[in-house]
Amino acid sequence: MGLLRYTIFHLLKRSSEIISQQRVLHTSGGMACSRFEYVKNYEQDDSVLPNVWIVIRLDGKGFHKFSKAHDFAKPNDVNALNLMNIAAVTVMEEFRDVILAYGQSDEYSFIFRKETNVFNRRAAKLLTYVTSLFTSAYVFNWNHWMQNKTLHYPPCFDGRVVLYPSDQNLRDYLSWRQADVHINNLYNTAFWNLVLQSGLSNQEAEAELRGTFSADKNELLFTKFGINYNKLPPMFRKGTILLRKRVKISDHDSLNRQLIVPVHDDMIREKFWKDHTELLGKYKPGDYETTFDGLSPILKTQIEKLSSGDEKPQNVECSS
Ligand SMILES: Nc1nc2c(ncn2[C@@H]2O[C@H](COP(=O)(O)OP(=O)(O)O)[C@@H](O)[C@H]2O)c(=O)[nH]1
Ligand SMILES: [Mg+2]
Repeated sequence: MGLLRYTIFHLLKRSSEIISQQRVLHTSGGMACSRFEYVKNYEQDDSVLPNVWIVIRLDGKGFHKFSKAHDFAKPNDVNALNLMNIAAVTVMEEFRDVILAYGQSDEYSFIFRKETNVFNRRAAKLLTYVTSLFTSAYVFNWNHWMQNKTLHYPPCFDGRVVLYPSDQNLRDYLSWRQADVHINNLYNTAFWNLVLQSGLSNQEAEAELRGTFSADKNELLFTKFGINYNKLPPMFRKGTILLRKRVKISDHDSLNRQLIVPVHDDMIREKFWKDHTELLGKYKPGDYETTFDGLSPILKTQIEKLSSGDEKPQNVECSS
C-alpha cells in the first residue's frame, strides 16, 4: 500500500513538473512571438496589380568603364552581346512566364505574361531574382563567350519593374527601346569610324557629328568609309529579341523542341506582331524552322546542352 501511494505520488509530481515545464516553454515561446513578431508588420506588400504586363529592365552599371577595362570591340562587341544574350536565356529558362526578352548594349528587358502568378507577383522578389540570376549567369558564362579574357572586377546590373496596362503600351515600350538602339548605334558607328579609320580625336569626331540627322550619318558612312549601314549585322542595328519557339531543324529531323530563339526583327512594325501572334494572344509558343548551318550560337549552345544531357529541369512555377 505504501509502495502504491509512493508511486502515485511520484507519478503526479512528475506529470505536474512536465506540465509546468511545458507552460514555461509555451509562455517563453509565446512571449518571444508577442514581443518581437510585430516587426513583420513593417514589411510592405509590394504585389503588383493583376492583369498588367510586368516588364523588368536591367542595365549594366558603369559599362562605359567596364567595356573599356575589358577591351570590348567598338562600337559593337559580338561576344559581349552574345554573353548578354546567353545570360538572358538563363533567365528565360528559369522563368517560363517570360514570353519575350529584348536586349541591346548593356541592357535587357524581360516581359512577363499578364497572368503570371510567379512569386505572387511580388515586385521585390521578381526584381531581385531576375537581376541576380542574370548577373551570376553573365559571370558564369564569361570565360566561354569572352575567350578566357580575364574578368578584372565583378560587373553589376541595376533593375526596375515597370507595369504596362495595355498591349499598345507594351508595344510602345519595346518600340522605344528599339528606336534607342537605332539612334545610338548609328551615332556610335559613325563616331568610331571617324576615330579609328580617319584618326580624329574623340572631340573632333563629336564636333563633326554635332547637329547631324540620320540621313547625314548614313551618307557619311557610305561616302567616307564605303559602309552601307543597312547591311551591318542586324544584331547591332536592331538588338536581340528572345522568343520561345518550337524549333524544327529541317535537315535534322530528330529535333523538335521548345527552345529560346534569338531574332533581330523590327518590333516597331506591325509585321513582327503578325508573325508572332502568340505574344499578345492566348500564349502558346509558335514554330520556328531553321537549317543546321543557319543556327545562331545562342541556339547551338542550347542544343549542345540538350545533347550532353545537361539540360535544366523544366521549371514551370516558382512560389515564394
Ligand atoms: N565598346 C563597346 N562598348 C559597349 C558595348 N556595349 C555597351 N557598351 C558600353 O556601355 C555603355 C552603356 O550605356 P549606359 O548604360 O548609358 O552607360 P553606363 O552608365 O556607363 O553603363 C555604352 O555607352 C558603351 O560605352 C559594346 O558592344 N562595345
Ligand atoms: Mg549601363
